Amino acid sequence: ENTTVVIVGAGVAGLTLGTFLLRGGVDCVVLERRDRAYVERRQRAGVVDSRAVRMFRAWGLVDRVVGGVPLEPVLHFRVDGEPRPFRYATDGHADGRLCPQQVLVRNLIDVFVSDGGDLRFEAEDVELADIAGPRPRVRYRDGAGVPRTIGCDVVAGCDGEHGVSRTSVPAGELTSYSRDFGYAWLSVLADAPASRQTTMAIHDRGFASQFPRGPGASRCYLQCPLDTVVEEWPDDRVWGEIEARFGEPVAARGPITSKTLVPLRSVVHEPMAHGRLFLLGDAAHIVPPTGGKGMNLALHDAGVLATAVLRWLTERDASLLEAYSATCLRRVWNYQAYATWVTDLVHDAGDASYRGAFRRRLARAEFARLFDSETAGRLFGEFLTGLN
Ligand code: RFL
Repeated sequence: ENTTVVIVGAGVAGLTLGTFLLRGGVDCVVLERRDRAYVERRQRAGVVDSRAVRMFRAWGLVDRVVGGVPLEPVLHFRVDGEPRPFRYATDGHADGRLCPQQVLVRNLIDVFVSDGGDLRFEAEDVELADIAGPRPRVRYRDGAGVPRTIGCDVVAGCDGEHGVSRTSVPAGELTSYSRDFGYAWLSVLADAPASRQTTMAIHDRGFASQFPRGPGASRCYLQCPLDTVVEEWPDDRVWGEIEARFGEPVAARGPITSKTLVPLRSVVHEPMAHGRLFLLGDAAHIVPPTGGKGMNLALHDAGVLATAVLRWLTERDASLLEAYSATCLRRVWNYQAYATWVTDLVHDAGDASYRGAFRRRLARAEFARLFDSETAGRLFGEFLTGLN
């Protein structure tokens, strides 16, 4: 069996790339390890930034793909329990959407499949071969356990942090850069509405936040030590701690349906390509969730690769494909810097046990600067919209 592009992984990166390639008339096959119901239910990010919305618009897909509601250009900070809302400049580009990741994924699957895309769920034991040469092969076992092989020109590794694509690159060809922040977030999903689009607490007890995930549900994060365990956090303690850090009651306490620990860290693997294999999204980079940019960087990679593949196939011009890694890494590192800054800002400015009083005072000064300097506020707005 042959195709032009094999896409490994049907997350936001893989599905967006597949949908764009299909629009451009490029044959592709998407291989996903999980079943459709699992992929469509996986809850993670909540914001599609302005840049990504405009990208979908440019591909003629915004109405079919991006759901949710418009994002208000304001972050509702609470500092030591007092409201400090930060309204940011969007320079007329307030296109961001409060769109849960699973809504985006569901819409992308619908569009890809109804436009005739080849999406194969429950593809097991995916293996990449000959990625350094002109004709890679991808082997897997289909849903019935039958071994299959697909020959292709390009492999897109969109299989997330723990996928097979990156680990198929020979040892020594990639360099990994990483940083651990030294604390975790307890991440909970609750059947309880949020009182506003964002609430982010900067507090001596540590960072806390709450964001809506659809009409009746919300995601909350609580900064906690790396060695905490979920069993130490019964529902009452979670809600009590959120309210203590917010300095106000939540809109409603509801059943908590999921609790996980997310250690905050940054990772970049360079380069984001090896031969005919290209790495996208979490397969290539992880940002701490504070900046809300993980999904948006994955979407950016997909747009860059789709454009590069189309240019190569239609004009026999490989220059964009050769520049893929460098183009994406420029943005990835800019957003790693942003995510590090905003993570330090909201954690060091609160939790007194972390990094000491000097860093804490610096963070308070940086926070005040957002309100006092139009220039500083504007830069923050550029990152929030993704338009720099
Ligand atoms: P995904 O979405 O993980 O998709 C990878 C897909 O590959 C499949 N797969 C395989 N398929 C075939 N063979 C294999 N061997 C395979 N191994 C894996 C998987 O089943 C899956 O379907 O990666 P992608 O597309 O790169 O997208 C990245 C984003 O999902 C990720 O960056 C964000 O979710 C990060 N993130 C957030 N990003 C934001 O922009 N804003 C947020 O508010 C935000 N909150 C979050 C987050 C991530 C979180 N987690 C995962 C810790 C909150 C949380 C809790």
